[in-house]
Amino acid sequence: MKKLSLLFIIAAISILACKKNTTPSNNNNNNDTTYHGTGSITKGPATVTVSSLYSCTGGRVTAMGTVTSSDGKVWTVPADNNFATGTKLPDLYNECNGHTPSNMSQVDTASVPLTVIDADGEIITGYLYGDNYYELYVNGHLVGVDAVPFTPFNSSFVKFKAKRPIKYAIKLVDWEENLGTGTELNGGNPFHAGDGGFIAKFSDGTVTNSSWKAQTFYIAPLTDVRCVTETGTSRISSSCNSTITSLSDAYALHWEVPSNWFDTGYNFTTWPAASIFTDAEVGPKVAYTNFTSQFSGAQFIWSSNIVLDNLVLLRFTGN
Ligand SMILES: [Ca+2]
Ligand SMILES: [Ca+2]
Ligand SMILES: [Ca+2]
Repeated sequence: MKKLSLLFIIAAISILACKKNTTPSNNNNNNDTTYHGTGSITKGPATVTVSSLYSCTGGRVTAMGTVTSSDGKVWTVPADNNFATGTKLPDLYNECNGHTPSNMSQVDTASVPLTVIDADGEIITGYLYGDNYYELYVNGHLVGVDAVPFTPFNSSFVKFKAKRPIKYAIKLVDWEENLGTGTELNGGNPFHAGDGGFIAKFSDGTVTNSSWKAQTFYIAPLTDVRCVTETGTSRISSSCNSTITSLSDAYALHWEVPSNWFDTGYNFTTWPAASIFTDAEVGPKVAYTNFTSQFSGAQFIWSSNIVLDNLVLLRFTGN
């Protein structure tokens, strides 16, 4: 009798465990073909609105476009940005205009202009490198934009006057060739998903690391948008398949960027923590590797998916 009860209990536990294991890890059950997430869905390529935002010998065509989601919203891809009108961040390394120092001793930092954010602040300097595009806001003001939106890979040296604690807000874009689909020609694959990565170090003691917050607003390419799950504010695409065989079959998810996301008072505390990536994962080019000691202590960051998340906003408050 005792043995039978024990067997019964074991059987019951096994059935419960099985049930738990078959619960889908996404927001849909196995027979549900509907997307239940908070993103807006687009399918296929965007309409080109800017055929050449910037050009440089050897660089990729840098275009922009718009695409309409199934809920009727119009999205700018790869992202809304201030490249056309924003002050270009000073070059640390930029082969498009011949700034190609092999190390820091060849960089004239004294001639770099000072951007005054707070007249009664202190002078802060910083180094930035990103794949592919970044915009830097400090204490609610746009300091400047990446001088090269797509390729070749460049880096910036910035000098600004601002009051502590410095409130950093950085827009990151993994630019794309096939607008609206998050893809580019890479390694012979015309629909390669591409990847991102960003690193920065500032003289107020701030370095990029997992203490930063990172939220994604554009995920592509997707073969099935239901692979993206949401936990709290996290938009997780780690179980998604990025292999597409035609642009018309490429799906994307979009979320609206809050208009005040870079303001000093914007509450970003509920955003997910930034994810850390190794140099080997990011594969930084000479615009970074010539200056590794200037970036020492900083880590490459992005949202949780460095391949599929193409528009990522960062926030961090320094000391
Ligand atoms: Ca760039
Ligand atoms: Ca990408
Ligand atoms: Ca990229």
